[in-house]
Amino acid sequence: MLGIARTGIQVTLASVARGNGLRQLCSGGSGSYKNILVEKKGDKSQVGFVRLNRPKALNSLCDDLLRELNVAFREFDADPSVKAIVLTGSSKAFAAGADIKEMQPKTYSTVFGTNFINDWTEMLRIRKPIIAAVNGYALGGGCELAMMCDIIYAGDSAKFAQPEIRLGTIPGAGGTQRLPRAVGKSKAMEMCLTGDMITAKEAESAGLVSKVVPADKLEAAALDLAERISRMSLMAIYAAKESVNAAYEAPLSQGLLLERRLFHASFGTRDRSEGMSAFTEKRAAEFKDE
Ligand code: CO8
Repeated sequence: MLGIARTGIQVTLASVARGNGLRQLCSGGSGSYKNILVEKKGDKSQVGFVRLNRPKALNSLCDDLLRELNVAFREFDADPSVKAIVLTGSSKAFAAGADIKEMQPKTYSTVFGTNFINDWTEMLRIRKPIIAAVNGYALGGGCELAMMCDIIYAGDSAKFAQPEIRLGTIPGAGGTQRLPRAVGKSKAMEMCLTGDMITAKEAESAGLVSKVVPADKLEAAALDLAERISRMSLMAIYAAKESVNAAYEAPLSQGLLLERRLFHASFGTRDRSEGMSAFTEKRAAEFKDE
């Protein structure tokens, strides 16, 4: 295992070639990722593409996988050529939850003492948009992981659930908080109290998912979305993500003020000037992320 997530060892993207060739990144020279596959995709290689890759355990989220995921996200966030990230799994499972076998022997003092799963919040500091492309199961921590992303696209066979109650516990990575904000209290309560799965279509009509596509078209659809976002100015992408996220954290008055100030600040960017000039001159804007 990498064992580098919080050791401060520099991780390099040098091993990622331009183009669509799949690479398993070497991290800190200590070896490849074991639980994820990472590459750059899209015409201009502007999309960071991460695939959860623990097929034998249906992509259940063990500690090592989460450490690797945090490293990969941080690398893409720091890479100026990448402007959006897609996170996906396999056709059978986006992620079937936290690794139950790894959790089973833990005690209260272990999980409290080590602040178990606190590492999950690291991905909330990623400034570039993360699109979850969900095929198959997104259960427990898998559903929570998808909800920590910025946009969720689902294949038509995807299934979402918070089944922790069937294990005698409750969601621990945001399920009881983000799910009600996405689907409303009644449906979230029903899901958390029964562990029942909902289909992709139900998830879309409840507001958890923004688009459902045929399962075999999911990755292309998520990639297309990421590429369309990547054509925008990175300055505006950062501002839009930060402002929309404030809607979940701040009172309306503060969220509106942040939005106004970020809007004002965009007038200090070269790309805002270019975008409006391009409109008036009836040509395509050429953003430089400045
Ligand atoms: N953890 C560990 N192993 C798993 C998990 C899991 N969550 N899910 C599946 N696997 C393993 C199975 O044990 C099996 O392994 P093996 O072949 O060695 O027996 C393999 O994956 C294939 O699974 P199944 O044979 O069960 O496949 P099926 O197609 O029959 O069933 C299901 C698929 C319905 C997805 C079923 O595997 C299942 O119910 N899985 C558990 C789902 C679940 O309860 N998830 C919630 C886990 S708790 C949680 O996420 C808490 C989050 C708290 C914060 C996050 C902390 C990191």
